[in-house]
Amino acid sequence: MGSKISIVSPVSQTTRLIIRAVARTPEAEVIYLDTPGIHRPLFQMNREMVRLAREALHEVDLAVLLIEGPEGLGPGDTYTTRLLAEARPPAFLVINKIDAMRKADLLPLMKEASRLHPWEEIFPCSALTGDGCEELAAAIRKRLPVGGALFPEDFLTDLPTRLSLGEQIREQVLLRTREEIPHATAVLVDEIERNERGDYRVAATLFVDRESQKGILIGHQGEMLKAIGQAARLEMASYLEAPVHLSLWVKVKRRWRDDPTVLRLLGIAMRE
Ligand SMILES: Nc1nc2c(ncn2[C@@H]2O[C@H](COP(=O)(O)OP(=O)(O)OP(=O)(O)O)[C@@H](O)[C@H]2O)c(=O)[nH]1
Ligand SMILES: [Mg+2]
Repeated sequence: MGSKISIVSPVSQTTRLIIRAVARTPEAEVIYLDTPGIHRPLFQMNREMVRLAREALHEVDLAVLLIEGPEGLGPGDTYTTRLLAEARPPAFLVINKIDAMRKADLLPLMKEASRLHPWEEIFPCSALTGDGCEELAAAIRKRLPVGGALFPEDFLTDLPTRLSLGEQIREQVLLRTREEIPHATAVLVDEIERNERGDYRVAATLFVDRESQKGILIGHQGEMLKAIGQAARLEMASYLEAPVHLSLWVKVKRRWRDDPTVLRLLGIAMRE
Protein backbone atom coordinates (compact mmCIF):
# COMPACT_ATOMS: atom_id res chain seq x y z
CA MET A 1 0.00 0.00 0.00
CA GLY A 2 3.01 2.23 0.44
CA SER A 3 2.01 3.19 3.97
CA LYS A 4 1.17 1.45 7.21
CA ILE A 5 -2.47 0.39 7.51
CA SER A 6 -2.68 -2.74 9.68
CA ILE A 7 -0.95 -3.02 13.02
CA VAL A 8 1.67 -5.75 13.46
CA SER A 9 2.76 -7.60 16.59
CA PRO A 10 4.16 -10.95 17.70
CA VAL A 11 0.84 -11.72 19.44
CA SER A 12 -1.63 -13.97 17.63
CA GLN A 13 -5.03 -12.48 16.75
CA THR A 14 -3.59 -9.01 16.33
CA THR A 15 -6.01 -8.28 13.48
CA ARG A 16 -9.55 -8.27 14.87
CA LEU A 17 -11.54 -6.76 12.01
CA ILE A 18 -11.53 -6.60 8.24
CA ILE A 19 -9.43 -3.80 6.86
CA ARG A 20 -9.69 -2.99 3.19
CA ALA A 21 -6.87 -1.07 1.53
CA VAL A 22 -6.04 -0.19 -2.04
CA ALA A 23 -2.70 -0.75 -3.78
CA ARG A 24 -2.30 0.92 -7.17
CA THR A 25 0.04 0.43 -10.08
CA PRO A 26 -0.35 2.22 -13.43
CA GLU A 27 -2.38 -0.71 -14.75
CA ALA A 28 -4.14 -2.06 -11.67
CA GLU A 29 -6.12 -1.28 -8.55
CA VAL A 30 -5.88 -4.11 -6.05
CA ILE A 31 -8.23 -4.09 -3.07
CA TYR A 32 -6.61 -6.10 -0.31
CA LEU A 33 -8.65 -7.35 2.63
CA ASP A 34 -6.72 -8.04 5.80
CA THR A 35 -8.84 -10.43 7.84
CA PRO A 36 -8.51 -11.92 11.30
CA GLY A 37 -6.82 -15.31 11.32
CA ILE A 38 -8.87 -18.49 11.52
CA HIS A 39 -8.58 -19.79 15.08
CA ARG A 40 -10.53 -21.68 17.73
CA PRO A 41 -12.91 -19.05 19.14
CA LEU A 42 -13.42 -18.92 22.92
CA PHE A 43 -15.34 -15.64 23.17
CA GLN A 44 -18.04 -13.89 21.15
CA MET A 45 -15.34 -11.50 19.86
CA ASN A 46 -13.41 -14.44 18.43
CA ARG A 47 -16.51 -16.00 16.92
CA GLU A 48 -17.17 -12.66 15.17
CA MET A 49 -13.55 -12.50 13.99
CA VAL A 50 -13.70 -15.96 12.44
CA ARG A 51 -17.11 -15.14 10.92
CA LEU A 52 -15.63 -12.02 9.28
CA ALA A 53 -12.77 -14.02 7.81
CA ARG A 54 -15.09 -16.75 6.54
CA GLU A 55 -17.51 -14.27 4.96
CA ALA A 56 -14.65 -12.54 3.18
CA LEU A 57 -13.96 -15.78 1.30
CA HIS A 58 -17.25 -15.26 -0.56
CA GLU A 59 -16.50 -11.64 -1.40
CA VAL A 60 -13.10 -11.89 -3.06
CA ASP A 61 -11.70 -12.76 -6.49
CA LEU A 62 -8.75 -14.48 -4.87
CA ALA A 63 -7.95 -15.75 -1.38
CA VAL A 64 -4.38 -15.75 -0.10
CA LEU A 65 -3.66 -18.02 2.85
CA LEU A 66 -0.55 -17.10 4.78
CA ILE A 67 1.27 -19.73 6.77
CA GLU A 68 4.52 -19.36 8.67
CA GLY A 69 7.30 -21.38 7.08
CA PRO A 70 9.20 -22.09 10.31
CA GLU A 71 5.99 -23.44 11.94
CA GLY A 72 5.09 -25.70 9.04
CA LEU A 73 1.58 -27.06 8.63
CA GLY A 74 -0.71 -28.02 11.49
CA PRO A 75 -4.28 -29.14 12.18
CA GLY A 76 -5.42 -25.49 11.97
CA ASP A 77 -4.32 -25.33 8.34
CA THR A 78 -6.29 -28.48 7.48
CA TYR A 79 -9.37 -26.81 8.99
CA THR A 80 -8.74 -23.56 7.09
CA THR A 81 -8.32 -25.32 3.76
CA ARG A 82 -11.61 -27.09 4.41
CA LEU A 83 -13.23 -23.64 4.67
CA LEU A 84 -11.49 -22.65 1.44
CA ALA A 85 -12.80 -25.76 -0.30
CA GLU A 86 -16.35 -24.91 0.86
CA ALA A 87 -16.26 -21.25 -0.21
CA ARG A 88 -14.30 -22.11 -3.36
CA PRO A 89 -12.47 -18.86 -4.16
CA PRO A 90 -9.32 -19.43 -6.24
CA ALA A 91 -6.53 -19.51 -3.67
CA PHE A 92 -2.81 -18.84 -3.36
CA LEU A 93 -0.71 -20.22 -0.56
CA VAL A 94 1.99 -17.96 0.85
CA ILE A 95 4.73 -19.52 2.93
CA ASN A 96 5.98 -16.49 4.85
CA LYS A 97 9.05 -15.99 7.05
CA ILE A 98 11.42 -17.95 4.80
CA ASP A 99 14.17 -15.74 6.27
CA ALA A 100 13.71 -17.70 9.50
CA MET A 101 13.76 -21.25 8.12
CA ARG A 102 16.32 -23.64 6.69
CA LYS A 103 16.40 -23.63 2.90
CA ALA A 104 16.38 -27.43 2.88
CA ASP A 105 13.00 -27.47 4.66
CA LEU A 106 11.23 -25.33 2.06
CA LEU A 107 10.78 -27.82 -0.77
CA PRO A 108 9.33 -30.60 1.45
CA LEU A 109 6.95 -28.05 2.98
CA MET A 110 5.81 -26.89 -0.46
CA LYS A 111 5.21 -30.53 -1.43
CA GLU A 112 3.24 -31.22 1.74
CA ALA A 113 1.19 -28.04 1.22
CA SER A 114 0.36 -28.87 -2.37
CA ARG A 115 -1.36 -32.07 -1.18
CA LEU A 116 -3.59 -30.04 1.18
CA HIS A 117 -5.52 -28.00 -1.38
CA PRO A 118 -5.59 -27.30 -5.15
CA TRP A 119 -3.69 -24.02 -4.85
CA GLU A 120 -3.50 -21.89 -7.97
CA GLU A 121 0.09 -21.13 -6.96
CA ILE A 122 2.39 -21.39 -3.95
CA PHE A 123 4.72 -18.52 -3.05
CA PRO A 124 7.56 -18.69 -0.57
CA CYS A 125 8.33 -15.20 0.71
CA SER A 126 9.59 -13.04 3.51
CA ALA A 127 7.56 -9.97 4.39
CA LEU A 128 10.51 -8.93 6.53
CA THR A 129 13.18 -8.87 3.82
CA GLY A 130 10.79 -8.39 0.88
CA ASP A 131 12.04 -11.60 -0.69
CA GLY A 132 9.37 -12.97 -3.06
CA CYS A 133 6.86 -10.19 -2.26
CA GLU A 134 6.89 -8.49 -5.66
CA GLU A 135 6.41 -11.85 -7.42
CA LEU A 136 3.36 -12.44 -5.21
CA ALA A 137 1.93 -8.95 -5.84
CA ALA A 138 2.45 -9.33 -9.60
CA ALA A 139 0.70 -12.73 -9.61
CA ILE A 140 -2.22 -11.21 -7.65
CA ARG A 141 -2.52 -8.40 -10.21
CA LYS A 142 -2.64 -10.97 -13.00
CA ARG A 143 -5.68 -12.59 -11.41
CA LEU A 144 -7.79 -9.42 -11.26
CA PRO A 145 -10.94 -9.20 -13.31
CA VAL A 146 -10.67 -6.64 -16.09
CA GLY A 147 -12.57 -3.44 -15.33
CA GLY A 148 -12.43 0.19 -14.34
CA ALA A 149 -11.19 1.54 -10.99
CA LEU A 150 -13.68 1.08 -8.14
CA PHE A 151 -12.32 3.76 -5.82
CA PRO A 152 -11.26 7.39 -6.22
CA GLU A 153 -7.52 7.78 -6.63
CA ASP A 154 -6.94 9.27 -3.17
CA PHE A 155 -8.82 6.47 -1.39
CA LEU A 156 -6.45 4.33 0.65
CA THR A 157 -8.43 2.43 3.30
CA ASP A 158 -11.92 1.99 4.72
CA LEU A 159 -10.61 1.93 8.28
CA PRO A 160 -12.11 5.07 9.87
CA THR A 161 -9.72 7.43 11.71
CA ARG A 162 -11.33 6.65 15.06
CA LEU A 163 -10.64 2.92 14.69
CA SER A 164 -7.22 3.52 13.20
CA LEU A 165 -6.11 5.61 16.19
CA GLY A 166 -7.47 2.91 18.51
CA GLU A 167 -5.42 0.31 16.64
CA GLN A 168 -2.28 2.44 16.99
CA ILE A 169 -2.77 2.47 20.77
CA ARG A 170 -3.51 -1.26 20.84
CA GLU A 171 -0.36 -1.99 18.86
CA GLN A 172 1.68 -0.46 21.68
CA VAL A 173 -0.21 -2.55 24.24
CA LEU A 174 0.56 -5.68 22.22
CA LEU A 175 4.23 -4.78 21.87
CA ARG A 176 4.73 -3.93 25.55
CA THR A 177 2.68 -6.48 27.49
CA ARG A 178 2.50 -10.25 27.50
CA GLU A 179 0.41 -13.29 28.39
CA GLU A 180 -3.27 -12.54 28.87
CA ILE A 181 -3.09 -8.74 28.62
CA PRO A 182 -2.89 -8.43 24.80
CA HIS A 183 -5.94 -10.63 24.28
CA ALA A 184 -7.89 -9.06 27.16
CA THR A 185 -7.42 -5.44 26.05
CA ALA A 186 -9.65 -3.36 23.81
CA VAL A 187 -9.15 0.28 22.93
CA LEU A 188 -12.03 2.64 22.35
CA VAL A 189 -11.32 6.15 21.14
CA ASP A 190 -13.84 8.40 22.90
CA GLU A 191 -12.93 11.78 21.48
CA ILE A 192 -10.98 13.36 18.65
CA GLU A 193 -10.89 17.16 18.72
CA ARG A 194 -8.88 19.65 16.75
CA ASN A 195 -8.12 23.14 18.07
CA GLU A 196 -7.67 26.35 16.07
CA ARG A 197 -3.88 25.78 15.82
CA GLY A 198 -4.51 22.41 14.16
CA ASP A 199 -3.41 20.30 17.16
CA TYR A 200 -5.40 17.18 17.96
CA ARG A 201 -6.68 16.12 21.36
CA VAL A 202 -7.46 12.42 21.51
CA ALA A 203 -9.00 10.61 24.49
CA ALA A 204 -9.24 6.83 24.63
CA THR A 205 -10.31 4.14 27.10
CA LEU A 206 -8.49 0.84 27.41
CA PHE A 207 -10.85 -1.91 28.52
CA VAL A 208 -9.51 -4.92 30.37
CA ASP A 209 -11.26 -7.94 31.77
CA ARG A 210 -9.99 -7.94 35.36
CA GLU A 211 -8.69 -5.64 38.09
CA SER A 212 -5.25 -7.34 38.07
CA GLN A 213 -4.89 -6.62 34.34
CA LYS A 214 -5.66 -2.96 34.98
CA GLY A 215 -2.74 -2.85 37.40
CA ILE A 216 -0.36 -4.37 34.86
CA LEU A 217 -1.48 -2.01 32.11
CA ILE A 218 -1.01 1.06 34.29
CA GLY A 219 2.29 -0.24 35.66
CA HIS A 220 4.44 0.87 38.57
CA GLN A 221 3.71 4.57 39.16
CA GLY A 222 1.87 4.64 35.85
CA GLU A 223 5.01 3.89 33.84
CA MET A 224 3.49 1.29 31.50
CA LEU A 225 0.54 3.44 30.51
CA LYS A 226 2.85 6.41 30.04
CA ALA A 227 5.12 4.46 27.70
CA ILE A 228 2.14 3.16 25.72
CA GLY A 229 0.76 6.69 25.43
CA GLN A 230 4.05 8.25 24.39
CA ALA A 231 4.72 5.74 21.62
CA ALA A 232 1.11 5.80 20.39
CA ARG A 233 1.12 9.60 20.36
CA LEU A 234 4.12 9.63 18.00
CA GLU A 235 2.41 7.14 15.65
CA MET A 236 -0.76 9.25 15.69
CA ALA A 237 1.11 12.49 15.05
CA SER A 238 2.69 11.02 11.94
CA TYR A 239 -0.66 9.54 10.83
CA LEU A 240 -2.59 12.81 11.39
CA GLU A 241 0.36 14.98 10.32
CA ALA A 242 -0.17 17.26 13.34
CA PRO A 243 0.77 17.39 17.03
CA VAL A 244 -1.38 15.13 19.24
CA HIS A 245 -2.27 15.35 22.93
CA LEU A 246 -3.37 11.94 24.10
CA SER A 247 -5.17 10.97 27.31
CA LEU A 248 -5.62 7.32 28.20
CA TRP A 249 -7.90 5.74 30.79
CA VAL A 250 -7.98 2.12 31.88
CA LYS A 251 -11.31 0.59 32.86
CA VAL A 252 -12.27 -2.87 33.98
CA LYS A 253 -15.18 -4.12 31.94
CA ARG A 254 -15.75 -7.73 32.81
CA ARG A 255 -16.45 -10.07 29.89
CA TRP A 256 -16.25 -7.26 27.32
CA ARG A 257 -15.30 -9.91 24.73
CA ASP A 258 -18.84 -11.27 25.05
CA ASP A 259 -20.53 -7.83 25.05
CA PRO A 260 -22.21 -7.04 21.69
CA THR A 261 -22.24 -3.28 22.37
CA VAL A 262 -18.48 -3.15 22.91
CA LEU A 263 -17.88 -5.38 19.88
CA ARG A 264 -19.96 -3.07 17.72
CA LEU A 265 -18.08 0.01 18.94
CA LEU A 266 -14.82 -1.76 18.12
CA GLY A 267 -15.98 -2.41 14.59
CA ILE A 268 -15.76 -6.18 15.07
CA ALA A 269 -19.45 -7.07 15.09
CA MET A 270 -21.88 -6.01 12.41
CA ARG A 271 -19.84 -3.30 10.77
CA GLU A 272 -20.89 -2.60 7.27
N1 LIG B 1 11.14 -13.26 10.63
C1 LIG B 1 10.03 -12.78 10.06
N2 LIG B 1 9.06 -12.26 10.84
C2 LIG B 1 7.95 -11.78 10.24
C3 LIG B 1 7.78 -11.83 8.82
N3 LIG B 1 6.57 -11.30 8.52
C4 LIG B 1 5.99 -10.96 9.69
N4 LIG B 1 6.82 -11.23 10.73
C5 LIG B 1 6.55 -11.03 12.17
O1 LIG B 1 5.50 -11.89 12.53
C6 LIG B 1 4.68 -11.32 13.57
C7 LIG B 1 3.21 -11.36 13.19
O2 LIG B 1 2.94 -10.42 12.18
P1 LIG B 1 1.46 -9.88 11.95
O3 LIG B 1 1.45 -9.04 10.73
O4 LIG B 1 0.93 -9.25 13.22
O5 LIG B 1 0.72 -11.26 11.70
P2 LIG B 1 -0.71 -11.58 11.08
O6 LIG B 1 -0.53 -12.66 10.09
O7 LIG B 1 -1.39 -10.35 10.61
O8 LIG B 1 -1.46 -12.25 12.30
P3 LIG B 1 -2.75 -11.77 13.17
O9 LIG B 1 -3.12 -10.39 12.79
O10 LIG B 1 -2.29 -11.88 14.60
O11 LIG B 1 -3.81 -12.78 12.85
C8 LIG B 1 5.23 -9.91 13.78
O12 LIG B 1 6.05 -9.94 14.92
C9 LIG B 1 6.03 -9.65 12.52
O13 LIG B 1 7.09 -8.75 12.74
C10 LIG B 1 8.85 -12.38 8.03
O14 LIG B 1 8.81 -12.47 6.80
N5 LIG B 1 9.94 -12.84 8.71
MG1 LIG C 1 -2.65 -9.04 11.29
